[in-house]
Amino acid sequence: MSVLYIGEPERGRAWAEAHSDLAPDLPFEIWPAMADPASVEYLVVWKLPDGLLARLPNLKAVFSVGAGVDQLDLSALPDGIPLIRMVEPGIVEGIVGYVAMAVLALHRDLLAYVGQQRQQVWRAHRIRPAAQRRVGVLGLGVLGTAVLGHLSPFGFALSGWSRSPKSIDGVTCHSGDDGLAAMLAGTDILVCLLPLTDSTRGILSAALFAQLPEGAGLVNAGRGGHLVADDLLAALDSGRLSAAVLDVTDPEPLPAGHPFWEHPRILVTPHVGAQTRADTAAEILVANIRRLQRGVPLPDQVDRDRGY
Ligand code: NDP
Ligand code: OXD
Repeated sequence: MSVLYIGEPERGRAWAEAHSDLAPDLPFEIWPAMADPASVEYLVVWKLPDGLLARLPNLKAVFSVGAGVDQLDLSALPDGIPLIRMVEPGIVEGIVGYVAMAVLALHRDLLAYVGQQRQQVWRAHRIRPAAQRRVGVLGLGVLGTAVLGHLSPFGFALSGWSRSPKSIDGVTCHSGDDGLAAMLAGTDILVCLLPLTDSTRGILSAALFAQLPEGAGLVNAGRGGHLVADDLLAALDSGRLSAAVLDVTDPEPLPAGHPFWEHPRILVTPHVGAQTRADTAAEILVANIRRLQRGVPLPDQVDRDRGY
């Protein structure tokens, strides 16, 4: 019985170290090392190498290294093998900090000041009170809800959108298509924290931007596939959007020469909103493996039909 980790090797070594303290009985290997494919019961993976699953006859569960699972082909996973995504405090802390930084940067015109500094221009923009800035979050899951909780002390008017109806203190919650239109009409800074699925791919498009107030800002910390790049560029050119902070792009890395690199009103970061923390993730992995071994239901299991 063993765990096979497939991801960035350096991070794998940090997982292995934390794992060996917690579960010395359960060998932890880092791909491409694999002493005996028949002994691999648990896969911890970012992307799956082609043909690997067919070589693992005793696989019991697949764990995503990250919170998202869109990087995996869900239809290729054998029926009856649970897929569990990673929900751990390091990811939550990372995204909360990143989105707070991005929302405040847009709220306080940081991109405009960076441009002005390059040109040695000393010019103040009017400070808008936070209570007059409406922040809307697409996705009210683990991350969207945590972000809203941490934005609350700044005094923004907060709203959020999810598939099923929700109720969160201090947040106007919307759901469904009508709910999306209602939220967008009253959103000055839109944050995307949706999973990438067939229903959310390309959601950040001209049709959506047209429903935002003129000059709204955008933060995409979900996935690059949520955004239609040309529609963003057109919306920035026309003034429909004022600025965008993008942690994720399609493809990643962003290719040399892509218009996002040089755009004065786009801030790009290289998918660093959050990084799974090896020590806390290893604890959660081991706890979940123990649950599986006892036959206890698992939290954060992915519903393959929904895609998240
Ligand atoms: P959750 O599964 O906890 O939450 C997803 C939310 O999105 C839920 O509220 C869900 O609605 C909503 N949703 C899904 N599909 C739709 C839809 N079609 N229409 C409306 N709402 C929808 O995910 P997390 O909060 O943990 O993570 C969200 C995403 O953040 C990840 O999938 C990943 O892509 C991204 N991420 C990015 C990171 C980065 O470094 N930039 C790091 C970690 C994650 P409902 O509640 O009704 O199910
Ligand atoms: C994740 C990510 O999904 O890092 O965890 O994007």
